[in-house]
Amino acid sequence: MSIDRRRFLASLGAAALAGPRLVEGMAPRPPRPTAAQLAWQRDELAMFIHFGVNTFTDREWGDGKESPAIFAPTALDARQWAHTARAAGFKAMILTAKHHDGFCLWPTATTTHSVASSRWRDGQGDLVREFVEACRAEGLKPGLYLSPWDQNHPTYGDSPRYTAVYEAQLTELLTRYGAIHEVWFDGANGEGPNGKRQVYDWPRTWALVRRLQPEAVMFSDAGPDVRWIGNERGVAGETNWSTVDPAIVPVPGMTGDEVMRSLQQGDRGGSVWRPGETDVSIRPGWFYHAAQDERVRTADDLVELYFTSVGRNSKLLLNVPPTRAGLLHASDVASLLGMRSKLDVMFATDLARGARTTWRATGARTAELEVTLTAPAAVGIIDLREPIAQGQAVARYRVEGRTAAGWQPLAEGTTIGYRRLVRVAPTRVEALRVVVGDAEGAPGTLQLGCYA
Ligand code: FUL
Repeated sequence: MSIDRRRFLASLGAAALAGPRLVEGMAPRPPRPTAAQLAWQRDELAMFIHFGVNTFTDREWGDGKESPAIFAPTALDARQWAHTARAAGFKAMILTAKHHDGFCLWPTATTTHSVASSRWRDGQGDLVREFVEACRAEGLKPGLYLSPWDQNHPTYGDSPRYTAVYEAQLTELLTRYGAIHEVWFDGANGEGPNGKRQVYDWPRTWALVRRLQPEAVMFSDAGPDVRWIGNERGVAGETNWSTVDPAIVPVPGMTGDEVMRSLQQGDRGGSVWRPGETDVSIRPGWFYHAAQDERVRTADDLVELYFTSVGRNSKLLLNVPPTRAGLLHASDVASLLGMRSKLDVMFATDLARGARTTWRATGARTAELEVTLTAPAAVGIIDLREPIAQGQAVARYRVEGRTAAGWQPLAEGTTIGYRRLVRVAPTRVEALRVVVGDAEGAPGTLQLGCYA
C-alpha cells in the first residue's frame, strides 16, 4: 500500500507551517519538543483501529459506492479493544473515523453516508463516541483518523467546497468528544467522483485543529507535530533524528528519494521538532479479512517491531483491525498479550541499577559515560536515552564493555534520541562505557539501562 499512499498528488502548492523564525543576531536555539510531543513520545505504543465498510466488503480500499446498510457489526464492543490495548501496555488508540470511502463512523451533519444510515444500533449509534468513552474508561488517550481523500462526498475535488466539508467534519470530531490527543492525516489520495483533484489548504486545516484542540498532536508526512516514518513495514531509520528541515516535506503525499530519506531519518540540524511515528499492521491488511487469520504477526514479531520503532527513537502505531463482529480477533489478542509478557520479562531487571555513573564532556561535541555495575553481569540489551526535553544531539556513539580481558567494543551507531535499544551478543561485563564521538551541539547527560 505504500505505493498507493504515494499517489497523494494534490496540494503541492500549499505552503508549510514554517519552523521558528530567527531573530536577527541571535543564535538559533536547538528545536525541542512541546509538552504534547514529549508525552506522545513517552507513550511509546499506540493501537490503530481500522474499521468501517471495508470490514464488510473484504476490501482494503472502498470506492465510496458502498451502501451504509452493509455496516452491521453484530457484537461491537469498543471496551474489548481498549481493554486489550491497555493489558498489552498501549497508552493510546486511534480510530479511522472516516477512511477513503467516505463512510463516517459518527452521525455527521455533513453527509448521510454514515452510521446514521446503517442498521447498526438502529441507526442511532455513534462509534466515535463509544470509542472515545472506551479509551477513557481504560485510561487510554483517544486519537482520530479522518481521511482527506473522500470518494463519496459530492464536493470532493471542488476544492474550497470540500475543504469546508472537511473542516466541518473536523469541527464535529474535535468539539463533541472531549480531548482528542492525536489527529491523523493520511497521505493517500486519488480522483474524486467528479474526476477532479482536490487541492488542500493544509496550513488552514492545521490551524483549525490547533484552535479546537491545542494539546493534540497532528500527524502527516509533513507533521506539523509528528511525521510519517516513510514506510508501513514497522521500521524506523537506523539513523533517526526528531528534527527535520521542514522545506523537504512541506505537504503530505510528496514522493522522491530525498523526501523518503527525510521521513525515515529526519534531518540533522533541522529547525523543527517533528519525531517519526511508525505505523504498521499486525496483519497483512489494514482492515480485517478472515482469509488473513493465519497471518497474524506473532508475539516475537511484535517484540521485533518494538525494537525497530521505539528502540530507534520512534513511536509504534500498531494496527489491530476488528472483525465483522466488531471485536479484536482471539489470535491478535494472543499475540498482543504475548508481546507484553515477553517485553516485561526482557526489561524486568535493569542490571545497571545502583551502578556508579560518571559523565564528562571530552570536547565541544563529544562526551563519555561510564557505568560501573554493582556486580559483573552478562548483558544482552543496552538501553540508551538522551534528555530530549532539551533537544536531540548525539550523532555517533560507541558502546564498550569492560570484561575480564579489559575494554571491548560492543556496538556502535548514530542517533540515540528518546531511546535507542541496542542488542549485543551477551557479554559478561563489570562496566559499560558510551563514547559520544559526534553530536549536534553539546550532548546532554545520557541515561543507560542494561538487561540480560
Ligand atoms: C494509507 C491508507 O491508504 C491505508 O488504507 C491505511 O489507512 C494506512 C494507515 O494509510 O495511506
